[in-house]
Parts: sequence; C-alpha cells; structure tokens
Amino acid sequence: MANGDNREEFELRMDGLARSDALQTCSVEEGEEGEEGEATSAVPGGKLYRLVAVSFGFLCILQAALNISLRLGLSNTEARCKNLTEEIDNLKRINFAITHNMTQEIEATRYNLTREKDELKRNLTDFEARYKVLTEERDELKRKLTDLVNRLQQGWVYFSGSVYYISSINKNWEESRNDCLQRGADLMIINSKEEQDFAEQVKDRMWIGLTDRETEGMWKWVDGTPLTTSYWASGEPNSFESREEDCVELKYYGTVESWNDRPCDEQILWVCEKKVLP
Ligand code: MMA
Ligand code: CA
Repeated sequence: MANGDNREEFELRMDGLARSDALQTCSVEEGEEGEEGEATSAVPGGKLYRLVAVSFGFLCILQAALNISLRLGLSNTEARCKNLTEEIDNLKRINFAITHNMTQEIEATRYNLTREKDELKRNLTDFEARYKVLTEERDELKRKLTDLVNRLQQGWVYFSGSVYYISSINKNWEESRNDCLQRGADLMIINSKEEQDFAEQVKDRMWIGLTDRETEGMWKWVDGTPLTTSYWASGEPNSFESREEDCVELKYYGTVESWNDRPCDEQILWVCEKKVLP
C-alpha cells in the first residue's frame, strides 16, 4: 500500500516536473531569444541533447531520492513491525505472568478457604456437642431445682448443700433406710462438725446411716465410706457389753457427743439426707 502510494505520488511529481520543465524551456526560448537566439538556432540538436541529459540526470536523482525514501520508509516500517512484535511478546509475557499469578492466587485462596471451612466444620461440631452437653446439664439442673422445691414444700430442711427429712413414724433401721431410698435419698451421713452440730439440735432419737452389721466393730456409712470422725456419746459404742447393737442413733441433743449404738430391729424415728449441691 505504502509503496503503491509512493509510486503514484512519484508519477504525479514526475508529471508536474515535466510540465514545469517544458514551461521553463518555453520561457527560455522566448526570453533569451534576443541574446542567444543565434546559438540555439545554430545547434538545435545540442540543445535537445542537453535537455534530455538534464532530464535524465534529474530523473536519476529523483530515482535515487525515491530509492532512499523507499528504503527509509521500508526500514521505518520494519522497525515499527519489530517494535510491534516486541510489544506483542511483552504483552504475552505480561499476560502469562498475570494469568500465572492469578492461578496461583486462586489456588492459594481455594486452599485457605478449604482449610477454613474444615475448621469451621470442626468448630460447629464442637459447638453442637457442647451445646448438647450444656442443654443436658441445664435440663438436669432444672430437674434438680424442681425436686428441691418439691422437697422443701414437703417439709425437708436445707443445710449446707443437703436437704434432710425427719420421719414422723417409727421403723427399724432397715425399713428406715428403705424409706429413705424410696424418697431418692439415704439415711443421714455425718461428714463434718457443722453437720453434727446441725443434727444434735433434733430432740428426738433417730436412726442415722451408720452400721457395723457387715463386720463387728467396723463402722461404715451407708455410702460405703468407713467412719473417720465420730461423735459417740460417753461409753458408746458398747455393743459387746450388752446384746448386739449394730446400728447407730442420734440419742442426745444439745451435746456434740450424741451417738449411741443400739439393736437394729428396734423401732424409732429416722433422718434421711439428700445432697442437692456438689
Ligand atoms: C442403754 C445403754 C446404751 C444402749 C441402750 C440399748 C439406754 O441406754 O446401754 O448403750 O445402746 O441401753 O437400749
Ligand atoms: Ca449402745
């Protein structure tokens, strides 16, 4: 295209130049006729020769100029083409780099998201398990609270984490214990001086959960724990002195040493205990 354009342009120029040459020739012929009329008219073949030579020279110069300009144009086009190729290569490299980076980033993001999702899943499972446990604990506490309120309404007495029930009828030790078990409790177990102080205020004689029925002389609470701290009344236990006395009653009141061992089949009141706090 560019070459075609150049050629057209060149042809146009050639036309113009030929015309101006012709004009010039004409003006020279007219203007210089007076002075050089004789010389021209003398050698008309030489003048034509000169005109042809000059035209030819001019054409050669024009051709050379055209060649140079074409060469320049071509090399310019080549340079531009080379630049474009380099630019395309550069863009390709940039595109590759960006695509590569994006792929890596997407991969990394996907990996992180997967890990986060797994962790969230684990957390959710943990939370669900904890929620279940807490719900169960809450329900258990509700049941315990309801149970406590009911017992208090039925005359149980609260002291230091336990509620106590004192019977209004007499039974032997075994039946007394069964009654406590049926009430979701057991015969009273005395674990501290404070509890003993609380118990000794009751004026009636009552069975407590202490016996050596299994092994004589080996006093054991109804929860299976051995007796460590005791509050025997003076002279007690005296099972060996009289008949067999394997069960323990709270005999005296207003004094710390209030326990007495007595025959298990005798019928007296009893005191049940139920722990309501850990
Ligand atoms: C006496 C005394 C006690 C014994 C009871 C049995 C009244 O107290 O000997 O140790 O347990 O009798 O009834
Ligand atoms: Ca006794």
